[in-house]
Amino acid sequence: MSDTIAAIATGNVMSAIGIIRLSGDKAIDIASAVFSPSSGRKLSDYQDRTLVLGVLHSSEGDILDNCLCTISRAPNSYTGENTAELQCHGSPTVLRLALEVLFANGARQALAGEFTKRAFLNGRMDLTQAEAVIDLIDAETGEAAKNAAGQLGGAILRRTDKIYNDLVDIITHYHAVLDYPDEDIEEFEMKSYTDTLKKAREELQSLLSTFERGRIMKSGVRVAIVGRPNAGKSSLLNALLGYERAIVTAIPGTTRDTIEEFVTLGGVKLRLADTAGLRGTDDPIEKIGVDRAKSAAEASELIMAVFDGSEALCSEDYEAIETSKSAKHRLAVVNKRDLPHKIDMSVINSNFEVVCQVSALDRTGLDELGKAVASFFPMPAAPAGEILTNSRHADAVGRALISIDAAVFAMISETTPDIVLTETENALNALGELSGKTVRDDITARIFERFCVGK
Ligand SMILES: Nc1nc2c(ncn2[C@@H]2O[C@H](COP(=O)(O)OP(=O)(O)OP(=O)(O)O)[C@@H](O)[C@H]2O)c(=O)[nH]1
Ligand SMILES: [Mg+2]
Repeated sequence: MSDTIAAIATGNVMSAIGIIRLSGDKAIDIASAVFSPSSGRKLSDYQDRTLVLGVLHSSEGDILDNCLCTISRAPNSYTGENTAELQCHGSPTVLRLALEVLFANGARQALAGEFTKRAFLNGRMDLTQAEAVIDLIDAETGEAAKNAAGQLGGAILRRTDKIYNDLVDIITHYHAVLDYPDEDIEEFEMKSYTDTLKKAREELQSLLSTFERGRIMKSGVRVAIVGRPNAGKSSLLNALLGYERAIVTAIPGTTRDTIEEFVTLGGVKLRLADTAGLRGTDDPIEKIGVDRAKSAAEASELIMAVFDGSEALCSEDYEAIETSKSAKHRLAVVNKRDLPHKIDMSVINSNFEVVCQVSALDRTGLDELGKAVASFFPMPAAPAGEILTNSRHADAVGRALISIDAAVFAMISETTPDIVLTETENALNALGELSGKTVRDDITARIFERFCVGK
């Protein structure tokens, strides 16, 4: 028995269509009580997933909307339960009234992620698929959306399921060995088990190696824009964002504090920090700003050092060159290409492997800048969905790897079988956490709390 939950699945904004979902034992009964098909037939007479035209009415019989309704019976639905979906007109008021009438007929408000949690608990999807639902909704780049869609289709499970089953075989065998200590493990069996574990290790290592890029897909690359005052750092941030986020003036030292914004450039999600212009100053506020600029630079994986192409290089530009050396990736952005050039490009070219000429004012050269950024963060040659983006998954795969290593070592060095068994079981549990087979309830609860209501 499951109680029946209801929620608005679309946003709380005026739109053409707004959807309300219902799931639980009484979902179809409750929908039937509030929705009357125009055909005069009963809603429950319709086949699953048929769109039925009709009216939604209040308990007093007032018409709330002319809308569509569709039902799916357990277990063939998203949640695995009886479900109904009302496609109303997208007025927040209509949707609120519709929800109230559903509550009056026995449904209750769904909690955040409760539909997907039920889908997981009813075996309709594993935990990686459920998590992919949030990733898909949150995806900010095309690559992130494609990967999340692949994970929703069970890509991670397909990669790890075979390993999981192999580990189960080994564990079963070692249990037998421990129960009947007189039976030796045949040498060929031993060889086949070590081979299986070594293959599992390779497979998991290749999966884990995708996480560096996957993490970027989800959280973005930390990027600092540094340079001398007036080089056009804030103008560049604004140009990349497409709106005037930071104050821009012709007065050097305009930006004092660091300003962080997410932006997608060259298909890569960036956590971009505009910083105070680097220069020696007696102004105590600006001094703090310059210190913050240096800290932002140190914390960044990529530094964009901005130069004013219409001016000759000065000592502050050399400071920017030095500051940029702390980053793993760095590129020079020679700005103001709309003005006559005075900068000595040989200095820039000899200090930076990647140089882009742009005009933040005219917003030109930004595509080339995007291509340069993309070249620093190539996508792994893995099919969509097989890039790990979630630190929970990476952590579980990492622990499985450590345990498999220990199990292989124990096998090769012919230590007691119970060590092989324990380590293989640890690896199995870690992999089980991925799919949710062995994950703790409080962790599952936390995962679903991150969802929006209605999903
Ligand atoms: N012609 C031209 N002017 C630009 C360009 N980019 C910025 N500027 C001008 O340069 C001046 C300084 O721009 P900002 O973006 O404030 O420079 P900044 O590097 O953030 O300066 P601070 O915050 O003082 O460190 C402003 O007058 C901008 O309009 C450009 O591409 N071409
Ligand atoms: Mg600025």
